[in-house]
Amino acid sequence: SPAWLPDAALAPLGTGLVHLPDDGPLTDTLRGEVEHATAVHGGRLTDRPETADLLLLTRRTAGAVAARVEAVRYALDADRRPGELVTARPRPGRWVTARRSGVTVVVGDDPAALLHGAFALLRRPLLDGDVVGEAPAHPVRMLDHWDNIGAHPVMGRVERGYAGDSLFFDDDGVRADLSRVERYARLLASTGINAVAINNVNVHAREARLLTDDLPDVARVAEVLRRWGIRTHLSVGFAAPVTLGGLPTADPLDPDVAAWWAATTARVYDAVPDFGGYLVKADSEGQPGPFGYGRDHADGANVLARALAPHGGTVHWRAFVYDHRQDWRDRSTDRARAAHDHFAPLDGRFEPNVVLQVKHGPMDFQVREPVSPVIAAMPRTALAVELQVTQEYTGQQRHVCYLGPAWSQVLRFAFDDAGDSVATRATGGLAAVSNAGTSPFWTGHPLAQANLYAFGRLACEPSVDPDRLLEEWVHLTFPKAAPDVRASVHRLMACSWQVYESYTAPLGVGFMVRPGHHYGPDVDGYEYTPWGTYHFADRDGIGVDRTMATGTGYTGQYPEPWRSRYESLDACPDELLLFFHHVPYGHRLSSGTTVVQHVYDTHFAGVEAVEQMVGEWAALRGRLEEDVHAEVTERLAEQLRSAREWRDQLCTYFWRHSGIPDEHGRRIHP
Ligand code: GCW
Repeated sequence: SPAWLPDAALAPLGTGLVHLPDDGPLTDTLRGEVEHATAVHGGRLTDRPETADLLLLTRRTAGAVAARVEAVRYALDADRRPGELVTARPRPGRWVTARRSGVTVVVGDDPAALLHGAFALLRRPLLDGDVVGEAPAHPVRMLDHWDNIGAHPVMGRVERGYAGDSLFFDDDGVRADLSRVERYARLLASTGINAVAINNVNVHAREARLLTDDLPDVARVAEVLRRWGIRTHLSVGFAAPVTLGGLPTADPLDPDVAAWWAATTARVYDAVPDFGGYLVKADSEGQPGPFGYGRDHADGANVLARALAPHGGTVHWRAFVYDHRQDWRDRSTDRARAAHDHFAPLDGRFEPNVVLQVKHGPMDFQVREPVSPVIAAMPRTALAVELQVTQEYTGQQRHVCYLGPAWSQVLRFAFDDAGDSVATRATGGLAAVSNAGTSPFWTGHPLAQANLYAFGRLACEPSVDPDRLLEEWVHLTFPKAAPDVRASVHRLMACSWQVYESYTAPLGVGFMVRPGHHYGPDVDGYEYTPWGTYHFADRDGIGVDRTMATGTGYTGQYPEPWRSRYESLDACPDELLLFFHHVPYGHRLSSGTTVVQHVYDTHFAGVEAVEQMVGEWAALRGRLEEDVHAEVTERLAEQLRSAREWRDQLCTYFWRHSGIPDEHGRRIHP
């Protein structure tokens, strides 16, 4: 499926004259796009900038053209009114788009930026009048694939993959035929993605060798991604000096270990000169790490950083470190605290090319979590915020769940009244776990493509309204559909995250899913396990007391005003109540209803909302591509089955535990 990106995407404007004076490999990619589009839609390339409707320039070429074309001067600042100013200082990866008196200009500060910026033209039906814009907000917009080479016995080829097989690997290693990777790279470039880690952060023996034996094959992938302005990254295991290098230790302070990383990294750059760097999951869920050698995570990250620095590479070091062998009887340990406890004291100790990659919430990509306090705690460390495009805990691409609003809420969240948002704190960029695969629709569920699209767009422009991104996506994906059909798709998706939340996890209580695969309800599935994921329901109440006064003290990891807001039962937002507090079932929410009644009401309403979605989608039959319609119909049927299962299990559980009947007397199974 072409997804949101038609074959001849960069259709020219006006009379179709396009001026594209640069040269080089990335400009060749862009020229290919333009030539293809002009062949299909009419128009052609021109050498004469003053006649062009569309000028695609880099800083290098824009200067010369500016004297002759007013729209270019406008893009470069000269003619702009105050308040419309774009930073004049060039910044790698930055692009400016402008439209002036019918002439459209894209100026990239480098060729990759020009390529990514040119795709803004895709959205031109939505940009009318004289406009100017600058992007991206984040220097690195990264996707992390959890792809394996040999299929893992439990997780399969792609860990948490819900979209077919790996795009990159088969049983032997990197696929021989990378034509699908090329189409994927084009798709990603159109949203501004510029970095991809191709293998799983859980690095097994076979994938570990990507770093050494398989380098020629990694180079083949990098060559494809490079054409689209995307750098290739690898996940590496911290014990690689032992497992691959045969050294007796991987102690980060051991000189032989440092030398091994330096030499190994130099060989990577011989094969892949623009290699992006390493992604590391250390001391987490069984992966090796510096703790094994009595060192801390700054020591661990820095040894890799020093190996990468001479080549311009980065270590993305994950802050997802916690004890997954916890004793559930021990009420003092709190998994939510772990990342802050481990990393906040290390602020200022990381090499400049370390990016600490922090999951957006303190737990693990639940449908609703507070923002991780680590993001506020490390002003002297480059931070990347990690989101999950892969719908592990949000319906596994069998349920419609448009996550744009959830992510936007995270990115706009301000830790203090000075208004410093998560997006501005993410100086190291944004990353997302995303496991698009060989599925005919790339993402399994055709409507899940919207999440992939929205992530790239938000990484470029974090303040864009997620509803507007949805509109863009619907518009681009269903260009031939009638306006009422598009409106219908939009309506169905716009609130799908809230709908998903309503029939699954209430009030910020996470993890009521089946253990292992994480699909479907199992309220107590994780309650007596070592994973640190509890809700502590008994006959009297439910929720985790994370207060400083009587609980685990997690609220104390937030700066004011959030510390006090979360600490207080009255001020804590309803949607996170059970994340922060243990309350009786009869506790009244600020919405006026009780906790238990809220569970009943939202679960019944959630199922009704899905029933409506099913009806709304059925009415589109014959008015959208047949294959998309059929695929979504099938998945919606599963969503409805699953939503009813969630409703019945959750309502019954809360009824049995609380003994409090539904005020509306609806049928709850005893
Ligand atoms: O969400 C959890 C997943 C694991 C994953 C881990 C992580 C790659 O269930 O499958 O491992 O997070 O983020 O490292």
